[in-house]
Amino acid sequence: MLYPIMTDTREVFDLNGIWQFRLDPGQGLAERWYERPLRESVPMPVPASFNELGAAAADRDHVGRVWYERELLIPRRLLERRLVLRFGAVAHAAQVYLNGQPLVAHRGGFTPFEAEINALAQPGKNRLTVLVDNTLDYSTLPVAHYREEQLPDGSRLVTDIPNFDFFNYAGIHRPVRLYTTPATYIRDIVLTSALDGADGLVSYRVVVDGVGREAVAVRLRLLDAEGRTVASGQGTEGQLRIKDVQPWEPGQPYLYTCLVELWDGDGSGEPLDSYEEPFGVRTVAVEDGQFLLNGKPFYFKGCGKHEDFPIHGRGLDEAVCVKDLNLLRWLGANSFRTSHYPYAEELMRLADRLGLVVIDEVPAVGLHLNLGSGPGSARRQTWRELTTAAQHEQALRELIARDKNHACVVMWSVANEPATEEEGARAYFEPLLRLARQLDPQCRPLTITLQMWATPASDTVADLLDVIALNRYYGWYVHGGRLEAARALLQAELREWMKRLPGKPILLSEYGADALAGMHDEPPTMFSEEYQAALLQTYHEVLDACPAVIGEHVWNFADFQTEQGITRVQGNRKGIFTRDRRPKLAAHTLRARWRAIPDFGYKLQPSSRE
Ligand code: GCB
Repeated sequence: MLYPIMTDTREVFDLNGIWQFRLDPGQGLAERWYERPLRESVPMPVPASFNELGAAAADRDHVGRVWYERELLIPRRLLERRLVLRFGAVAHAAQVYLNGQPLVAHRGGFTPFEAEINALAQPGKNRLTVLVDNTLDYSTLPVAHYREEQLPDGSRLVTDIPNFDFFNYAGIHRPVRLYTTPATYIRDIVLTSALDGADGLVSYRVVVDGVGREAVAVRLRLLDAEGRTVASGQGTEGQLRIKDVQPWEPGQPYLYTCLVELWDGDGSGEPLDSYEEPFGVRTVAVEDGQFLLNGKPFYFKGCGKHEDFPIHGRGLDEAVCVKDLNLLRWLGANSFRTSHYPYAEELMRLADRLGLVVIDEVPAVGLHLNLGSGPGSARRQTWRELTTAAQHEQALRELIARDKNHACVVMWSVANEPATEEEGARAYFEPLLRLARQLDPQCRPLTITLQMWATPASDTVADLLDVIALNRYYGWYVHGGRLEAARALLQAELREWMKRLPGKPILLSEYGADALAGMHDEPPTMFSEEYQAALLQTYHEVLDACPAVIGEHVWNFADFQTEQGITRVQGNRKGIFTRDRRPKLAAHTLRARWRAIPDFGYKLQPSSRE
């Protein structure tokens, strides 16, 4: 799916700003609130999470539907064009109405969706209404425990407790835009690249749609960063050679632009449609136990993150995006994971530009009914109780469709911490992994991050993955406060993985400890800044000695909001930065380490071998 941009043939209108908003206590649909202007509404910014903008706990904790509405003024001349309304992301389900008529519905809170509005739009004033539902359950991604109960005083309590460790922010989280295209238009561009000596080979496929699509000619040019044409071609499919290519990689994120134009069959006049897709030329492969980027062994240094900030929650804030990526570079990091859901397109485009490598994750988190937060202590059968398979497949399709051309994306993470040690996991994941391999034109490696109960002895899916990704909390949830025990357990487990799957690379995709900024202790104790730093250092000694380890992602980049609970102090404090992005001691520890570790060839240095 193409990102909306202005070109010679396309216009983009921003519909962000203050909308009207109303919480729905339950009767909105039955009373057809979409048929007339929203009553009793309050102002609500878009994009933003609605949860923390009021002062009431009831707003923050609302479970169910909310309504957004705004006026949409459409100049008459625009209606002669193909007019598309596009939502960057609405969490978690949306039903959109235009002038009271249903326009488009979408399930899944982290990927874009769009619809042509010409049939329902009128010149002048239009009413745009969006019904948003934040309910999560055992059929959705992420997974939550939806519950209705009667309290002793007769009142009804509805809770939807996340089966994951971040606050269930909701609302219109990413930009809403209206854009135009000509009647015959470029629907999609698919790019893959290879290196051939000093040259780059770029394969392309252009999908043309709309009236008369068979009659148009496709022309394509590859431009370098200065805008000079370095290769050109025609037709909907082909391969182009870039002489003396500048590959994309961290440290030198060189981007080319693929300019696609549609022309009238005889090639006369002006282009009918045009679009510019930025791309990088680079290769990714897993071979001989190494993660190869442009044929060179890459070492991942970085963090798992969240889209999370005070006040606007998970709503896009491009200032925060820039700050975060700059702080990652300050740390000497070269990568991050979009834990635990696809991040905004705007951030992905920045990662391409700034040269940060991304592990791109679908919102498949909470697929384990026996880990920590599951209610009751009886052993449950995760893969019998969850009905997420269809949603999981859709999420995978939408993520790959959206992010397939990004140079920064080097691996897909198909789930975070599912119950891979339980019966049914392999049958659940095998088709999804197969599908991901079919869908990705670049055939990127696949991983799933494994939780602590998925051990070399109990896990049932690791052999299907290209990279084993481990989330490990020795010294925190297991043997908290005991760093020597943590060291011994991590060493032993890594050895067991190397025995079970020799030659399979291992990424430590999460490790860390909570630290309350400003809390100090010597010798270090849990929750102090010193303990967090010491835990990371202990892990690093083990990781450096293990040849199979191809990278380290600390949990987490910054403190973040969670559901309230007895193990969370206004959120999860495993950030190496505070929630407002100030460094803790651990950030300095990591900076000293990561600036000394090269992006390529680290484990080939003799000192890092066991
Ligand atoms: C994990 C999860 C992550 C949590 C983290 C923690 O394994 O993947 O979402 O936030 O542990 O801090 O408990």
